[in-house]
Amino acid sequence: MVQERVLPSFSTAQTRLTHDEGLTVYEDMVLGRQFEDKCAEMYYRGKMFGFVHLYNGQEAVSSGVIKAMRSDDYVCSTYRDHVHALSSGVPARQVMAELFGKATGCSKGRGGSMHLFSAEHNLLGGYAFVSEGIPVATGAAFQSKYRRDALGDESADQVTACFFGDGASNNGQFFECLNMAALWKLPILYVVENNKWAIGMAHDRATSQPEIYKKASVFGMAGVEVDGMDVLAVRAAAQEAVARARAGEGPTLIEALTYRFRGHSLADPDELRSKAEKDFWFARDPIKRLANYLIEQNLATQDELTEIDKRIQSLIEDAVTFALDSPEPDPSELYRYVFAEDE
Ligand SMILES: Cc1ncc(C[n+]2csc(CCOP(=O)(O)OP(=O)(O)O)c2C)c(N)n1
Ligand SMILES: [Mg+2]
Repeated sequence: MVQERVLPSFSTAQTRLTHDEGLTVYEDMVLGRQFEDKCAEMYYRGKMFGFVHLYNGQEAVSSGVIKAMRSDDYVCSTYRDHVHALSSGVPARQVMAELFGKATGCSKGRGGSMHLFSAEHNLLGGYAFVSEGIPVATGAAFQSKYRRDALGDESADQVTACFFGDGASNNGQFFECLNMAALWKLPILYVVENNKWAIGMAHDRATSQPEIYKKASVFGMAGVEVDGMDVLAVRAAAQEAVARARAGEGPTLIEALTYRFRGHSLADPDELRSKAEKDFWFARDPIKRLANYLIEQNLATQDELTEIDKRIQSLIEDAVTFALDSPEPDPSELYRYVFAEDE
């Protein structure tokens, strides 16, 4: 018998989606899923190296939050960063090329899977150290606030979304940053993707208070728990948190209850999690659930969804071809990009 902490029902959330919004969110989730499946294939074919952490199963969190933000808002990720980058608008070509270590990658082939970065898309980076992005994101939120309040720059109303895992929420940087963010009312969303596991450490064995969103209350911060397999519920929570942040009313801690459908990384045989647990979560596949919802609500037809699936498939094939055909970084440029260059 699997004891799962899930919210009572698949919320068809309070937010009504338009046809276009529904398809945008659906397309983003399908892009994330298909991109990751292609990564697994390319990794096992020896096209990419090092650790590769896939996001399958968690798509509702990335799409629900990032698609509720503006394109000039900031996003900060972890080593599980491919889909956050895609939702932020980094082209699939650039992400795939980065994973292949090519010069055309979004980090110029210097970063690889865990260090995706794009100044153009305000993607503050993927970070290999657990919790490493939390202070970076907090700093980004501080600069928006400082430019607006101290320097009088009215255009500095950007919000930052900081994604990290349940494991990261036991790290000191989480507590230090939540304290500062609440104290200074920073425009930030701390989004914990609680997928129940930190590699092979079960969340409930690693923390004294498994309900992470409750940790916000001691800082006087808003904390919400949301079904992370329900993109509409995530989107509704994100919209509220973004509005709060943009209005100068401070940060929100969003705990999204989710699950990764694959092992921790592609090097993980994934033998610790029980079949019953996996089956329980596979049945809540966020993409199938959104597809059913869109059709039931007459927001989309099956043909429209199939057309999107096919379009994304060719987009990913194109990304692979682009990555394969791209040049390696030139060895003479080994030290380039260590320091920022003038544009
Ligand atoms: C500071 C630090 N300690 C340990 C590790 C090794 N490590 C890599 S991923 C990971 C688990 C993190 O789990 P979680 O934050 O829940 O994120 P998830 O992988 O589930 O997305 C650990 C311990 C690390 N990368 N950085
Ligand atoms: Mg985790």
